[in-house]
Amino acid sequence: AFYYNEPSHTFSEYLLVPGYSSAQCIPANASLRTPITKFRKGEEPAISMNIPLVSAIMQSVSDDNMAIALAKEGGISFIYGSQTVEQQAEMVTRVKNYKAGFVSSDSNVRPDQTLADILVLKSETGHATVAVTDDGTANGKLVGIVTSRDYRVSRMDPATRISEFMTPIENVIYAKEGISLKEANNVIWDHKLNALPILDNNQRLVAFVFRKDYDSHKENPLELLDTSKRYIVGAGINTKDFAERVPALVEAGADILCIDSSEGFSEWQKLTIEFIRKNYGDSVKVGAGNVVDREGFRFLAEAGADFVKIGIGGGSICITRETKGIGRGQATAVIEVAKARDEYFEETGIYVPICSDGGIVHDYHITLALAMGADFCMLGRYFSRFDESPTNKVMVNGNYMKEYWGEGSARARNWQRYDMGGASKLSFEEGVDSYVPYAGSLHDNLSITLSKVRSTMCNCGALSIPEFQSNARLTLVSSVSIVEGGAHDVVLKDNNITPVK
Ligand code: MZP
Repeated sequence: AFYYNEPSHTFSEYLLVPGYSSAQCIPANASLRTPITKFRKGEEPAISMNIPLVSAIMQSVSDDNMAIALAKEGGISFIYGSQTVEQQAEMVTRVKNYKAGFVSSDSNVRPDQTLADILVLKSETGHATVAVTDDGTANGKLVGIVTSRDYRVSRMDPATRISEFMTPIENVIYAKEGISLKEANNVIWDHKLNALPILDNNQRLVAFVFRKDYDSHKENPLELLDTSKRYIVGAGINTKDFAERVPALVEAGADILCIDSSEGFSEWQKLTIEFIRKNYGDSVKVGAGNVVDREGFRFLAEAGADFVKIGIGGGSICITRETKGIGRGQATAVIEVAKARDEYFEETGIYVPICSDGGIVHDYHITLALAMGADFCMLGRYFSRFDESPTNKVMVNGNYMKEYWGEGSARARNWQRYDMGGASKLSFEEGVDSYVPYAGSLHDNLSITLSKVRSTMCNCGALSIPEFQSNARLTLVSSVSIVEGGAHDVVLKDNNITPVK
């Protein structure tokens, strides 16, 4: 047998050592944009995300409702595959058909006006631009600009021009300091779309948002409306029924697929990717995994995976390590695979993004995973706690909880995820059925999590994920200094105690 000399470590055993932060290094300037599909040196990935988070391929996490909520925030859900092909494809279709009914306009756009009316109206009044925010209010994030037909973007950036016309002014400040227009567009547009229809609450067309470089003379955006696709959505597949599942998901409009397996260093994954490449070339994007070492990464990268997922046995609901005795500390696995990814990039000029899957307990674990080289993280427990997850909210011992169960539990019975060939049922359980504390809305929680990530990046002097990955300095911590990291040697206040006068 081969013995590793070092023990494998998990996130809680590491800390980041802060570095120099310049005056420009403030959270509002920090970008969390990250690639999800492989790309060649000097080229752009086909799909990127504005935040480095995806939701787990699990019954108790990622349905169409979660996918819409997360896509609004700039992340991607992978709709679970442990359901019939038809049910999963329907969920994908619902996400793609979802129409965001928001518009924020500085003028008198009426719901009954047509696109042509709006463009002419804008042109006549000389108001060349209208800001569109993600929630339709002045405090929402700027997600696009509606331009008049004769508006020449080349003359003036609409985000600048809008400051002259828009009230209240918050939209513009947000656009300038928070996200660029280009980044914002990617939140809600997939790479195939050129114009985004904006509907009112009655689902009537009130405007289109164009890409900055969009030439409305060349194509009529109205024609794009039967074909228009918006929120980016992913879907899980397995290595058993891919010949039926993949075509149905592609037909439904899934933007990216991921082979969902507890252990992905296998010929089954190669065969699945081969099927996709043979039938769809590179047009269908597919991630693979899970692996925990250099060899596993290289195998999947060479097989043609668009991204590679890391993690065995670290998931909160996972008992694989106890049941089968396989796995590796998540931090060690991410560090080794990140090194393999960089080595592969050096050799081939192809950057294959990697995803740290499972085991995120504290928000700072996400930051550590990114610092260690992960391009994005997949989370199950985290998202399962929110209103948007598909499971029941229940009261347990006086506290609100949400149900959360593993794909390898008897409840999910996702045998395809665990099968090593031969069986067509779950032979033994590798996951549990559990509760997690209910945490409220995805939006509220995510904004806190992401502001922590941005803030730590700034402590380490980094304004982007690639910069963070190359500059971060990490230290292993002793068990004694872990104790020092929490509140210690004080008696925590209990709010129910009344002070003695
Ligand atoms: P976590 O975010 O809850 O810690 O982990 C979620 C991850 O655990 C999933 O993305 C998946 O890789 C893994 N998972 C899902 N079901 C099981 C199981 O039943 C499991 N064992 O390990």
